[in-house]
Order: sequence, then structure tokens, then C-alpha cells
Amino acid sequence: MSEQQPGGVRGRAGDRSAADPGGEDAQQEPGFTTAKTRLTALGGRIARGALVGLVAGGAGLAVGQLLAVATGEASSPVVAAGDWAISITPTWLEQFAIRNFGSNDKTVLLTGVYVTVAVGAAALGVLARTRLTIASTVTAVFGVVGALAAVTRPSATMGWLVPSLLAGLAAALVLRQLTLLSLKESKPVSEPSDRRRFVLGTVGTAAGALVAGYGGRMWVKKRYDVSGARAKVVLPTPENALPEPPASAHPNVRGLDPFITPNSEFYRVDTALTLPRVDPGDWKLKIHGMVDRPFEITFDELLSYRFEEHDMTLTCVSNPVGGPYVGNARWLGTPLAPLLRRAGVRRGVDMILSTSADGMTIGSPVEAVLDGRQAMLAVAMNGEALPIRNGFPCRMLIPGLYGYVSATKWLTDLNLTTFASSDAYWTPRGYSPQAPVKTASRIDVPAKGAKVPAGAVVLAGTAWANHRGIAAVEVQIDNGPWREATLATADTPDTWRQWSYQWENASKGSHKVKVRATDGTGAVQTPDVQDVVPNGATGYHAITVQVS
Ligand SMILES: Nc1nc2c(c(=O)[nH]1)N[C@H]1C(S)=C(S)[C@@H](COP(=O)(O)O)O[C@H]1N2
Ligand SMILES: [Mo]
Repeated sequence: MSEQQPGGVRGRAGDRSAADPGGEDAQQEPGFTTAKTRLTALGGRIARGALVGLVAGGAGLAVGQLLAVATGEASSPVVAAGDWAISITPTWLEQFAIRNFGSNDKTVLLTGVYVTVAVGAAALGVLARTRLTIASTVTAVFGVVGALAAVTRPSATMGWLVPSLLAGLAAALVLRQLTLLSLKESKPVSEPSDRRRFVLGTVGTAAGALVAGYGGRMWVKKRYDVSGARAKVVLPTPENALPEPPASAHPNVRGLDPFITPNSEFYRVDTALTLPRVDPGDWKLKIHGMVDRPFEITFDELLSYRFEEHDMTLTCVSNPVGGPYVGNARWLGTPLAPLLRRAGVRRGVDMILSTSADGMTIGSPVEAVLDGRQAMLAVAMNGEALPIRNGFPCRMLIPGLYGYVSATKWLTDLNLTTFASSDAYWTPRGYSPQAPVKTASRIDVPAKGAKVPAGAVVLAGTAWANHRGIAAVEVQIDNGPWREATLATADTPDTWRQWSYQWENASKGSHKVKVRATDGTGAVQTPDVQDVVPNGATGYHAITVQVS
């Protein structure tokens, strides 16, 4: 190809070499010049190809984003690809992500998707300069792959095919057009107007993609926004007038989390890359499966039922020893047991397979709902309608069980079935089908790595054994004897219990402090170290305190 000739590149450097014939190129050996200009030419072609690829990819994503305004945020190519990636993420990688990125894992994943698309698009842009048909075809095929990823999401409709399919086509078209313009522009005989066309085409498409992509994002958020509907929910009055938790439920130690976790600080764990936005006006709950009288209720019907308030701690199975994925809130919900009785649960049924608006499935033991504990369909948390991130408009809660087997957010469906015949989402991924919360305790004060003055040091923390309650907490300093901590007032067996301990005469130096709890049945927390998978971490939380 002529563009590979050194002359071609000189010609492009054009103005300068013409005006300055004694420029640095002219003073160098011809062989070196050739190699250098060749390299420069190659670099230029790669850069242009990559640029064109990126602009084409961006244009495709923008088209996908705009179309997702019609089909929903989760159907946009990037979100669909991310959701698909989450669904195939092996458990070890998921654990790695939770451990290292915590609640930023979703940002990390989305960034990963963007980077992957960018690298692929740039590579296709470079390829397009020599293999245009192949590159545009592969681009369109990526759209098809994205569409398949989207349509196989559990909550997808056929419409979810559209954004990615058309995104791929748009990207392929842009790639083709801009590559042709670019090839023309880089020919030795190119006219200034060729260059103008290429620059305008590239810059114009990039600008259009940015506007459409950003606009589409804003538009889709606005169109599916339910914060207005959430603000309008009139919460039912609970039948039990529950007094505030006693002030003495908190040991009144500075730095210790409040007894009730504010909604803004409540942990969030789910697989939803974009929050499901469920309009209570459209919400329906179906109760069906192995029952005598399946039925469906609307949100207004739900609100007409009997509601109760209950304080309850929620814990994630993925919480490492000493970790943050636990919170305590006052929930307002309608008891779940009467709903199951109304449906008439058949003999042999032992599992409620609940499904959320985003297709999560959670399997819970029917027995835990019918044994008298306060299992509920909750609509409010700490006095306000459920925050969207915590499951608005309705979530399930069963005291005593980890969230992944009880706490379905954005709940839409209850299927009465059996553990033998049904798998919930996390079961084939290595987690136990049933998982009561294990007794755990945590040292929160002093904070990890903090320096404290010698003398009297206050230790404080939190312990939980959901639904069994906490009967004792002990601390151990430098492998000395276990000493009883002071327990704050218990609220309910379903809530965590905070504790404090006066450590007299802490001497200068580094000390190791450990904690362990005894649950309401008298069982002492196990020291055996076990990982999060398959049913919750165990072992004692220990910190090092620097006394100076
Ligand atoms: N729809 C849906 N519900 C879900 C999950 C999810 O991924 N999707 N995660 C569960 C898990 S693992 C936990 S620990 C709790 C966390 O609830 P929170 O985010 O309100 O703290 O929600 C549960 N409910
Ligand atoms: Mo969880």
C-alpha cells in the first residue's frame, strides 16, 4: 500500500518539510530515516485505527443507552454485559471482589466492562484499516453477543435484544465510514478536504455519542425513577406500639456504632448492577406453587393487612470475621405466616423459593416462617419506606437466617416448593441451601490499628446470634484468661447486642485483644476458623492495640 512508503509520510509532514528542507530528517542517514518514518507511519496508523475504533464503540454504546430508555436500564449493553459477567463469576472471584472492593465492587465491574469494550473497540479499529469487512462483522457480532447476554438475564424480555443488537450495528457502520474516511485521508495524494472530512466525522461522531450516551443515561434514570412514588407511600400503622429500644442498649462508648443502624449506613449486598426500580403501582406479589389456593396481591392490598414493627439484625453470609456486612434496624412488615396459611401450603413443602424483580432467587425453610418467629414482608425500615437499595417497595425478612436465604429485596414472587426439587441462585455456586446465622462478635473500639494511652482502656463492640440472642461476651488480652465483658441491655433475641469492657492498667506496647460470645442457648462461639463459603465464616475476631 502506498501509505507505507516513506514518501507518503514525508508528504504528510508536508508543510514543515517543504518550508524547511534542511530539517532534521534531511541530516540523517537515509536508512535510519526510512526506518523512523516507517515507524512513525505505523504509529500513526495504529493511533488513527484505535481512535476510529473507540469512537465507533462509543457510538454503539450511546445508541444502546438511548434505546434502553424504552426497554429499561438493565437492558443497556454495558449493564447487560456486567450482569451477565456477575452471573458467571465463580465463587472464589466473587469472594475476592467482596473482600477487596467491598461495596465498590459494582464500580470496579462496570469499569472493567468499559475497559474491555474500549480495548476491543480500539483493536477492531486498527484491524479495520486492513480488514474492514472482518472488523465490521466482528463488531456487529459483539452486538449479537451482547444481545444474547441481555436476553438471558432472568428478568429480561425479548425487547432486551434490541439495544445491544442495534448498538453493534451502529458501531459497525460508524467503524466502516470512519475507516474509509481515514484511509482516504492518509493517502499520499489526499486533499485537505479529505482530512477535514475525517476530522469532522470523527469529532462529530464522538461528540454526538457523548451527548446521546450521557443524555440516554439521564433519561433512563428519570423515566424509571421511583423516588417520587416512594415518597408518596403512606406507611401502615403497626398494631404493636413498639417503644424505642432502651438507651441502655448502647454502652455509650464513643466510636461504637449506634444500636440502630441508620438507613444511610446500612450495608448493601446484592447482585444488582443497577438498582431495580419497582413502582408500587405496578407491584404484585404472587404466592403459588404447591399450595391449595394460589393468589396475587397488589401493594395497596398488602398495605391493608396487619402490620407489626420488629427490631432485627440482618447479616450477610459473606461477612468475614470482624467484617462490616451486618446492620440492625426497626422493620415494619406484615407477618408472612398468615399469607402462607391463606394459600394453603401442601404437605411435603419445605421451601419458599422467592424471586425478586431482578430475577434473584432465594430459598428459605417454610418451617422458619411458621415456627412463630417474626418472619415478615417488610415495607419500611427505621420509620421510612424501604430505601430503594434495600428492596423498595417490599422485601422478605426471616429472623435468624443469613440474608441470602431469607431477605429477598424487590420481592415479587413466592413459590412454595421443596429443597429437593429447587435450587436458589447461590446453591449451585457453592453455598449451603440452608444457613442459620452463626454466633459472631466484633471489637469495634478501639478501631483497628488505633493508638491509645496507657492506663484504663475501654474496649467495646457488637455481638450477634440472630434469633438465639447473646447471653455473654468475653474478651481475652494477650492470651490471658477470658474475662466477662459488660453487656448492654438486650433488645430482642433477633437483634445484636453491644458490649464494653474496662481494661485496667493497659501497659505500653502492642497487645492482642480477642473477643468471643455465647448465644442464648449457652453455646460458646467456635474458635475454629472457617471461610465464608459455604455457610458463613467462624473464628474469633482479634485486633492489635498499640498502647503508648
Ligand atoms: N433481589 C435481591 N435480594 C437480595 C440479594 C440480592 O442479591 N438480590 N442479596 C441478599 C443478601 S446476600 C443479603 S446479605 C441481603 C442484604 O440486604 P441489604 O442490602 O438490605 O443489607 O439481601 C438479600 N436479598
Ligand atoms: Mo448476603
